[in-house]
Amino acid sequence: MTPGNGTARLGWKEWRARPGAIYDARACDMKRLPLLVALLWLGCHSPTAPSSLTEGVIVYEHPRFRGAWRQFTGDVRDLDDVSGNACPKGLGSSFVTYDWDDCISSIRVAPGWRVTLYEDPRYEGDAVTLTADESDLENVRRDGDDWDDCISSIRVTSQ
Ligand SMILES: [Ca+2]
Ligand SMILES: [Ca+2]
Repeated sequence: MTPGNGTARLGWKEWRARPGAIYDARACDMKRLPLLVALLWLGCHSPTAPSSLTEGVIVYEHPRFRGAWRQFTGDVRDLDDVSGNACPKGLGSSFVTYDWDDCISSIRVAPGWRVTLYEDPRYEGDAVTLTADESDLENVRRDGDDWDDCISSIRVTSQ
């Protein structure tokens, strides 16, 4: 017999010796139910962003500030180097990676801050500067296209 089994049996005996123990345990679980529901809700709607942004920008994987998000308070030369639980690359192959390149679909900008978005790494290619939130980068046009899932580097500065 392993020590583990002995411990389990002892626990069961204790519960049998105190009939109220099981009830107490359930009551305790019920008290925690609202907390569990809240955590589940957060899990389904996560990740959630800070309610108010005071510094830098927050970029989101999806439009309307949804999906994975990440805050930046400085320049990012190549979003390919920023890993995170967003935008899988190489789906269907045996090697899937996650990074923020060609991924951002909405962005929050803190008051008094500005962000310049670049089509290519190293601040190259088309560029556009935002000083306010943009809930859907499809609405920000560039030469016959838009900025959704296109950004590869950003400059973030306090104005
Ligand atoms: Ca996206
Ligand atoms: Ca790009």
